[in-house]
Amino acid sequence: MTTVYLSLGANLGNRQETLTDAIRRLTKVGTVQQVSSFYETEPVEVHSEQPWYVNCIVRMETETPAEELLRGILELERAMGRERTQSKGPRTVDIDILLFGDEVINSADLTIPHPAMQRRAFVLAPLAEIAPDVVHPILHRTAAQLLEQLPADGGAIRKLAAID
Ligand code: PH2
Ligand code: MG
Ligand code: MG
Repeated sequence: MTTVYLSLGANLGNRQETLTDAIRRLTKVGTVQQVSSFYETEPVEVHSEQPWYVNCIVRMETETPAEELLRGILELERAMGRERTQSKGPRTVDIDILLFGDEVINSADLTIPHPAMQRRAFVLAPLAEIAPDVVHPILHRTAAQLLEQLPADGGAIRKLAAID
């Protein structure tokens, strides 16, 4: 059994409803254990003007190997209407594997830990909220430490009130 951290994001349509739907669908690929608050976040590293995102982090347990988990996630994104027209373009839903246990993976279609996670406030704030002590297996820093060290250009974020 492996503990996995996923980053979910949406910046088209009803963003919160989309993330809630994605979290429900994720129960098909693993056991969802914890979900962070939702954050409204400034787009970072993008090449065009685009709407702010809603982002959150999910902790999941799974027996599925990483490559197979990735295939399940891509299929879920497609089923939810994600269209890939431009790299880092606006999207209905994006689900990225941040950490897969303490594995380091560099294959043709999968890089784990996610190579940009340490630069992104929209990842580190919700990750540190639910897993402050989880350790980055290459940088050997906890999520809380990475958040503290985050450069000032990590992007503006604001926590959204809980919805029920
Ligand atoms: N995803 C990206 C690029 N930039 N910015 C924010 N705020 N949230 C995202 O989910 C995001 C982004 C590429 O996947
Ligand atoms: Mg992404
Ligand atoms: Mg992605």
